[in-house]
Amino acid sequence: MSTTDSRPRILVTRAIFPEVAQRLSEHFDVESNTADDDWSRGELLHRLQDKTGALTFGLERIDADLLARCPHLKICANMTVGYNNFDLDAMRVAGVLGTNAPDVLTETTADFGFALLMATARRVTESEHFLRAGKWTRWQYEMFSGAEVHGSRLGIIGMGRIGQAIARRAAFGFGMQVVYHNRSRLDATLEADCRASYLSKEELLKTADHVMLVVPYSKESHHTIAAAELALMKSTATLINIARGGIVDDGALAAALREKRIAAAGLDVFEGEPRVHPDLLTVPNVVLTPHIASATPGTRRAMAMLAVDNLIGYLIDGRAVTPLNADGLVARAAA
Ligand code: 8YV
Repeated sequence: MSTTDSRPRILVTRAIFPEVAQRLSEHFDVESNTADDDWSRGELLHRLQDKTGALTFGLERIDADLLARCPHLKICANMTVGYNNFDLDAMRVAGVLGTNAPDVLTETTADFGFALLMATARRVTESEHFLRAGKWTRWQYEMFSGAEVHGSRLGIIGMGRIGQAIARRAAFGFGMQVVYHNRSRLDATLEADCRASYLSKEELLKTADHVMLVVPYSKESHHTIAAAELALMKSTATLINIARGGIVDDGALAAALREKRIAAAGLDVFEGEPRVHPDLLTVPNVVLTPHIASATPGTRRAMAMLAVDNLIGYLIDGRAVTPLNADGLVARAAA
């Protein structure tokens, strides 16, 4: 018998840093999607059915059907903080642990939220396209004038770790007045630390100059911003979504942008991505980026390493680092 026969088998569903793959292979028998192909659901199921664990990327739907067909599976470790690809109830019932990768991406993602806010409010990409198209022939006093960022009011919807990091940048770096809405209100110390005050969603939308979405995706947060909410916003306001596709009704947003019912939007995430609502591609007052808020090498490596820590922690040492559904979980028996 080979020495590796008893090692847990891990599937890595996308390409990943070589050093991350190397570390995994020191502990596990690893099958990797090194070609970074877009596996169909059938292909994922086929490759996962004999695996003990998976390093996932927030894209693979882990539900009751998949769990039933992968009887050896004990853990799915997302290298993302978001975990709306997990049906945690089904995973609990099946005795399969889900883990995510929080904290390590907080500051990088908050930086990007701010980059998107600045680019959107100050019309950076729109004016660059104008210049590249050779349309800049003379200076004009109103050319590409945008919205003020410093000193304005920022409304943050979703005040978790990333929301708080954005609030600190806004309050301390840009002298902004920060208001927020969240399922539960922060305690007074944390509010003071972020210099942020709590508002109802409606009051926030009516009064903010810039609205930033950092809320996790769930059935409840689906279309947090749709036509009715857009109608509450100031006509001069900007909307930034770095949370998840589906938090915004992209079709309704495109219409609001086209009719200048709000001034501009910055979107890093899209409903049904990597497809982008075609109407968004034809309006000029929107900045579009391909889900890159956490994309720096250091941060993405740290996210992947945390997923590996979770796989090693759970399958070798018996305890994951950042479990999502460990409470009361009756782990699957060895198959
Ligand atoms: C990921 C993210 O890079 O961590 C998350 O939840 O949204 C990003 O940082 C992205 O989800 C990869 O698919």
